[in-house]
Amino acid sequence: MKRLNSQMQQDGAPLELILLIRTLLAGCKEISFRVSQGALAGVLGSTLSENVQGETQKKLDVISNQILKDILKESGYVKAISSEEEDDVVPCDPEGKYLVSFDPLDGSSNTEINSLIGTIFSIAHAPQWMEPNDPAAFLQPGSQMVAAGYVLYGPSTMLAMTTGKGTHIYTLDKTHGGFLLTHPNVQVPELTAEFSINASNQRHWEPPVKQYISDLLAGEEGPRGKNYNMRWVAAMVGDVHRLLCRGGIFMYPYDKREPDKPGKLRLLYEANPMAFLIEQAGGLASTGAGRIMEVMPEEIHQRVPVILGSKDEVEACLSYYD
Ligand code: AFP
Repeated sequence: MKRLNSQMQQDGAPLELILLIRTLLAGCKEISFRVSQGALAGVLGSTLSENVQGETQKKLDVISNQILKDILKESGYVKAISSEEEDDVVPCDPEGKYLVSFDPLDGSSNTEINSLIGTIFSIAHAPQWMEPNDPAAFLQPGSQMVAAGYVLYGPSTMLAMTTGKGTHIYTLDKTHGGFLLTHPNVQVPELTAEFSINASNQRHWEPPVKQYISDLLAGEEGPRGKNYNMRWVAAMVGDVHRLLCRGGIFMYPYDKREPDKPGKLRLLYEANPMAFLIEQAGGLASTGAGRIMEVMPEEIHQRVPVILGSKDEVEACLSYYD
């Protein structure tokens, strides 16, 4: 089976980007090990602190963030980091060529139930003019990303990644510690009958989303003329992995719970990297008003509504917004 390195070379990734990704993944392998130790290593449960989003941090959020931060800061490839678990940009090497944004442990509430969690990352060029502690450099649309991906800590540890030449999925071979290409050039299946949304928020949704979901629920007798199934992992990594494997639609739309917040998911380290993976696999990723990867960020922890997955199903959903 092909190794990660040769696939990245074949896709034309520059050497320094390859080395940066390998460094980042070394951190993810350590997270994978820590996660698998669970209660044996005393890493489950919450800390007493909150992150900038006002969410209580799990111990594994803090550990994973520290692992990635330490390894990337030392690497020499990274000028600055933005993370879900850091209030501000973390300055790294002034000579570093790249900016890395990450959610160190997406879906961390799933650690309590030994369910799916993962690390999501995106990589962009660091502008030459930037000072390493300048958040303005991160305010680039997702279309500027040079690589993005996630590592899913499930029954197998898997990496889905794109450097702009298709989306490939790799599986960590724990016998020798390398990621092997198990699913080259994945395509989001077009035929789908699965949707993914937190239905407990239904009363807060806007009319187009209410109508779209109600039509899916109407099944064969409804306007869509077929029966749908629903899945919700409560970790975007798990839901997006399912989309890449067997299609469907995932939505975290705008809702009226906190009217001043445009959604729950964060643009830089959740929506953008997932949009890049999905688009490179032939799917679509939208906010409901336009392409996610064209949103111009105004701040590093910006939130956006997210609708992504199989092309036809996302288009069907977007038609309700018209
Ligand atoms: P955490 O990383 O704080 O657990 O949040 C996960 C997440 O950002 C995303 O991965 C899920 O799709 C979504 O939140 C789940 O949200 P609900 O709490 O509405 O299920």
